[in-house]
Amino acid sequence: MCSEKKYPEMIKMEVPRDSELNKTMDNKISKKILLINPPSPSFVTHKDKSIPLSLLYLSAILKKNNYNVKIIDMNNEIINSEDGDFENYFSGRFINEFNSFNPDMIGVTCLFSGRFKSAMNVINKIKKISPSVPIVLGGIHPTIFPREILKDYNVVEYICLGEGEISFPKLIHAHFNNQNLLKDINGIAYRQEGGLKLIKKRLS
Ligand code: B12
Repeated sequence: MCSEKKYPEMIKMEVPRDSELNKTMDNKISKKILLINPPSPSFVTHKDKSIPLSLLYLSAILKKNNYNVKIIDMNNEIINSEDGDFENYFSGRFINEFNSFNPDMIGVTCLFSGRFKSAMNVINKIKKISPSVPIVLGGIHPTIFPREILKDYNVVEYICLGEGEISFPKLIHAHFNNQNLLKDINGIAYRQEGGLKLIKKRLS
């Protein structure tokens, strides 16, 4: 168990602010960020439900930065990503929750490669109901294949490379306030106007 006494630096962790970002960060308007854990495919056992740690960590740091956050953990909600249960869930409960939260940006996690197809299925469906909402994809698989994903899936606007606690709040801020700041954020990949596209890597 992590105690404040034992790990004071973790409990008090703040997002370090770059001087350029710092100028505008305090003026931000609170945005609504929906975080999604996509369902596992049927070849993965569903008996061992697991907590989406990535989204919990990201949620904590986003809330600390005054963002309004909602997590939808599809993996623990439904049976699997390929059958009618998913279709029913998506067109019913998911759409209701989505519409009532009305997110400004969506973060999707992809813990392992076997969940990538399912993540893209969810993202494609979301883009059909809300084409302009920006999608950020993170996790092990997108960290390994950022170029390929940005090239092949234009429904994904941003990829988080490695850990997202520092880069994600900066990315959100830059996206909504000043996209020139994107190039100064380590650990993200996105498309630049007019061409290809990887941007910066920070894998620590
Ligand atoms: C713990 C763990 C598990 C746990 C569950 C973890 C959980 N709570 O969800 C258990 C034991 C259940 C598990 C099972 C499996 N695992 Co596992 N697991 C891990 C391990 C050791 C750590 C993952 C973790 O929780 N990290 C902590 C969280 C906080 O980090 P994170 O998820 O990476 O998220 C951070 C960043 O990636 C990023 N990020 C992630 N998502 C997003 C989204 C956005 C929007 C943004 C901005 C950023 C972002 O920010 C987060 C915070 O810094 C990793 C190895 C590793 N060192 O990463 C393997 C690993 C992820 N597992 C792996 C595999 C293959 C599996 C299984 C498929 C194994 C199997 N055959 O059954 C299953 C599938 C689970 C399922 N049922 O869906 C592989 C994936 C490789 C791949 N390319 O596919 C890994 C990398 C191990 C390996 N080296 O092979 N696993």
